[in-house]
Amino acid sequence: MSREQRPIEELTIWDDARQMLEKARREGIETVWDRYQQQSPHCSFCEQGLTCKNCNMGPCRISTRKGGRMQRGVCGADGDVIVARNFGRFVAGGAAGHSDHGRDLIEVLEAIVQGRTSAYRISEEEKLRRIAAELGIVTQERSCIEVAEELMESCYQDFGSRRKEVGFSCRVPEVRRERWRELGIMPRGVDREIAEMMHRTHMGCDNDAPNTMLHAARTALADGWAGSMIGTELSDIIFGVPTPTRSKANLGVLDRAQVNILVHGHNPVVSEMVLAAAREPALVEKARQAGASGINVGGLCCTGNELLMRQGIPMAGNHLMTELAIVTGAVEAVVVDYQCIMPSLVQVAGCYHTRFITTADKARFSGATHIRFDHRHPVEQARRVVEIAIQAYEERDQGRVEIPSAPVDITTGFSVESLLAALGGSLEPLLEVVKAGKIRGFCAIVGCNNPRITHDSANVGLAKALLKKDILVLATGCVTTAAGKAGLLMPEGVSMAGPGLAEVCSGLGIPPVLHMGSCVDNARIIQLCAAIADALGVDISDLPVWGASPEWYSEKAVAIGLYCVASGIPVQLGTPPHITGSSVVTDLALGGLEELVGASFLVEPDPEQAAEIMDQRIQAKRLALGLTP
Ligand code: XCC
Ligand code: SF4
Repeated sequence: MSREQRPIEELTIWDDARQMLEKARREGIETVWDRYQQQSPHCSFCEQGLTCKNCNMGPCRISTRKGGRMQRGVCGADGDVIVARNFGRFVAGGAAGHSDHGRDLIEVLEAIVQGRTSAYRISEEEKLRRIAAELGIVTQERSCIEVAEELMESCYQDFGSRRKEVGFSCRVPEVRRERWRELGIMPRGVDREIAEMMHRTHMGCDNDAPNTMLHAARTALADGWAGSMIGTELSDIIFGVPTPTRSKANLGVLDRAQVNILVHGHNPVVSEMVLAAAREPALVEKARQAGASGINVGGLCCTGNELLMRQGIPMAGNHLMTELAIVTGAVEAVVVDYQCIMPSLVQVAGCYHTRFITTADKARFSGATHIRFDHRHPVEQARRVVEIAIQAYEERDQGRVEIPSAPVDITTGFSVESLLAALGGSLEPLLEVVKAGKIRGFCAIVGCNNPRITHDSANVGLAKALLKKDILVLATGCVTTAAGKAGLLMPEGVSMAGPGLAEVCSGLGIPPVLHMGSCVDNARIIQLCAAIADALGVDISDLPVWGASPEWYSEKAVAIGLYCVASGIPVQLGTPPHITGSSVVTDLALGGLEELVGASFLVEPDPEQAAEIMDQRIQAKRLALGLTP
């Protein structure tokens, strides 16, 4: 079936993307938007969550009503049960992604402790000791390695079945912990909750939709307060705590004169090594001999965020820019670890001289060059990657190179630690401006792009609408590049903020949107919320805060959304998950959770409309705290 291609202006708001989409069309290269169109309209049963393939009596697909009666699957499962089971597995997939990433960091720490690596080391001993002490580990009169060993053991235990409560639940206000215990959703162990979700959703187990939803919340909490949080904290200990830094964003960060290497995926364990190799004088010299002026490492998606936060590398783009980055014809190598890497990148790279290099055995791509990274030889492996890129440069067809637009400036590096430092060491100044109504509330805008929505229109639209209402925005994941390209990650961005927020940000010299990292780094945001709630002596659900994911696509984004909601932070989504086939599940997500955990989801695609609703909620919460609305 052939369909008219949609006008490029409808696909994305950015000039760099539009220019590359035109080039892709000229050169006959298929993109995610083309395939989205081929797949539309989507199966309506699947869209509503009403298909089940969980056993071989099926697959079943059911209409909620047939002749007035609810249709059932072969086993007898009704629509509510099927939707809840599908949603539960969706959340488990997301929690597994973040948490397995976290586990990879524990394994690096283990290699350090056991002396099996010289490439990785503990670069933040202060943070190591602080985190260990928080988890109840004795740190006095013990060596750094002894403390690290016990921290590693403690983190591994958070993945197992022996604990009643994961370690970092100590950061959660006691009232909320009590609520989790009462509801039976206190996360016990990451792998345990994920495995239990798979068990519950096997035919003939959990056939009560609300009960399955509660376990979905528990699984998500295990992600937020264990898997992701471990990922973030150990990454800081090994690679450094981010501090405010300047960098650049958009496809203009690619350099016609240099060997361009893009790191893509999520885990800094690989990308940090690639960056280090690219900075080695011997390899830079090799690049020069090949005719380039140097080696340029740029970031895509979340591993880009990790390196941007800690090393200040420039960001070439977010999720929907990954194919288009290759279409510039200026990329020698795309080096990936795992998650959010479109399989199509292998084909797009194949249309150019671009080498597509995979590094993780758990994320191999047919047709890619595989260089397996391990803890013992990552430096050598990273050098091989860079050498391959240099060779590719010699094959680059300069006639096909088109690098759009000049890059824009951005600021990054707002970890909880650097935020506190900027505030003079305590949360007090922040609480003061919140109480005074200069900052009326906070919203973390997180997550992805999705070809259902004009690329970055909602990410940027929502940020701008909230800033006008004096709501400070925190950004992670693929929202980062969107906010950066819109000029919101620079102090000058305050011209787009309301008067109170503009005054505070100008005083501190910070942008109105603060970049807090990758998607696992949403753990920084829930930690900050918990600390603010503790400082005010209230529950997290009492705070004038929101989460939002206007253009989400991934299982991980839903896991994040659900752990925020279960932690008491309401969350806006631009599109609903596949749950609309069940009124029980939908009503719970959009309202019923409120009674249980003090927060729920809002599905509102229009950014202005969403900001309005979010603002009303913030007003109500401020009033309840005895503040001006
Ligand atoms: Fe993936 Fe993390 Fe979403 Fe971007 S924001 S599309 S999940 S890379 Ni994490
Ligand atoms: Fe059908 Fe039930 Fe099997 Fe699902 S578990 S495929 S609803 S018979």
